[in-house]
Amino acid sequence: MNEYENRLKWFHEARFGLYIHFGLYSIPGRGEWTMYSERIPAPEYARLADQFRPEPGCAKEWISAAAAAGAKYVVLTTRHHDGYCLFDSQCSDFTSVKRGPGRDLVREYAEAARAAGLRVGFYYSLLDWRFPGYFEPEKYPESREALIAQAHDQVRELMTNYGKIDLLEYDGGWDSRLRTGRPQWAEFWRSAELNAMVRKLQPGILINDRSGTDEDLETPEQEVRPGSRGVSESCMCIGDSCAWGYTRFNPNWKTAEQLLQHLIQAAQGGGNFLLNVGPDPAGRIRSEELDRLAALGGWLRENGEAVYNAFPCSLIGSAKPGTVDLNLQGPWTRKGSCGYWCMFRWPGVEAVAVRIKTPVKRVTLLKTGEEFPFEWDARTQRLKIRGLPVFPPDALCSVLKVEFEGVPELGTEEDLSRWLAG
Ligand code: FHN
Repeated sequence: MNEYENRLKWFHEARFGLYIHFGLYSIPGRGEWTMYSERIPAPEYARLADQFRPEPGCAKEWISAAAAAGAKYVVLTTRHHDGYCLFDSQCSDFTSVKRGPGRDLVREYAEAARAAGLRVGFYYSLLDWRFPGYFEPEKYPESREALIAQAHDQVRELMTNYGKIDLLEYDGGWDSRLRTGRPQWAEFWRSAELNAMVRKLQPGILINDRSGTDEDLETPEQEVRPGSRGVSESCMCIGDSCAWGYTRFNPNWKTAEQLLQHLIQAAQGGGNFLLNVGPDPAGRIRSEELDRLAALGGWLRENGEAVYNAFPCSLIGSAKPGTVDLNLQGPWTRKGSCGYWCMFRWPGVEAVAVRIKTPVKRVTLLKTGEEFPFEWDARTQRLKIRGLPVFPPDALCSVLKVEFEGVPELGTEEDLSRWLAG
C-alpha cells in the first residue's frame, strides 16, 4: 500500500458516516441557510447565540445514535456559513464558548466520538457571511483578507487543539456569484498553503476537495456516485434535500430501504455514504431520523460484511453504464473472492444470475450462514440458486453471499443471441 492507500484504509473499512449539521440556525428551524436566505443582518442574527442552550450531554447522544446506526465515523459542523463556531477560537468572539452556552461543543463531540471508538471528522466552512469581503472581495479587500486569515487561523486551531482528527471536510469554497471554478477557489483561499499546514499538523488526515485542490476525497451531494478522480464520499439528508440543519416542518422523509440502497450503492462504487442529521435547538436528533438510523444499524449488525470494507463487483447489477443488463434483484458488492448479492427484490425460491464467468464454490444467506444448493454452468455462465425461502429473509434487503474460486468476473457474450438455443 502507498501512503495515500494507507490513509484511506480506515475510510474503506468504515463505508458509513454520520453527518451532523448543528448551530444557531437550529433555533429558527428553517435550515442552515436562514441568515442569508432571509437576509438577516449579522447583529440581529448574532442575538440567537444568547438563546442557544444545547442540552448537556447532547454530543454523547449524537455519538450513541451514530454507533446504533452502524456508522464508523462522524462529521460535525465546527463552523457553518453563519460564522458561529462550536469551538473555542482565539480569532473570533462569535463562539459557543464566548457567547451562548459557554461550552466547547466540538471538544465534547470529539471526546465522545473517540470514547465510542468512532473516527472524528470536522466540517469547516471557509466562507463566512459576516464578512463583506466574501460577497464583494474587490470592494472590501481588507475584509476579504481578514476572512482568508480567519480560515487559516481557525483551521490551524481545529488541527491543533482537539487531538487526532481523521477527516477534514471543507465547504463554502465557492465565490459569492458562482462565477469561478475550483482552481480559482484554491487561489482565493490559498488552499495549497492551508492544506500543507493541515497535513503537517495531522499527518494521517483525509481532506475533501472543497477548498479547490483535489486532496483525498470527492464529495457528491444528495446523490451517490463513484469518484471521477478517486475515492468519493456521497453525502445526503434523510429528509428533504433543501436543508441540512434542523427544519421544524420537514416532509418527505426517505425510507430506511432507500437509505440502505444509497449506502450499498456507495460501497458498490468503492466509496462512502455520509448520512446527515440536523439536531433541534436543544441538540436532540428527531425521531424521524433516529428511527431510520436504528433500522440501518439493525441491518448492518446482521449484514455489515456486505458493506464494511466492501468494494466494486463487476457482476451484473454493478455493471458499468453502456450495458443493457439489469439485475432484477439488486446490486453486488465484493470482498476478495466473495460476492454479496444484495437483494432488495427477493426472487422467491430460485435466483438466477447470468454472465458469471468465475466458478462458484458456495452460496449462503449472509445473516444466518444457511447454505443453498446451486448449479453453475461454465458454458452458459449461468448460476441458478435453488431452495431459497419463498419470502424475503430480511425486511429491508436480503444478502446472498456467493463464494467464488477467485475474484468474480463478468462473462463476455460475443454473440448476444447465443443463449437463445440453450
Ligand atoms: O451550503 C452548504 C450546505 O449548507 C450544507 O452544509 C451542504 C452539506 O455539505 N454543503 C453546502 C451545499 O453544497
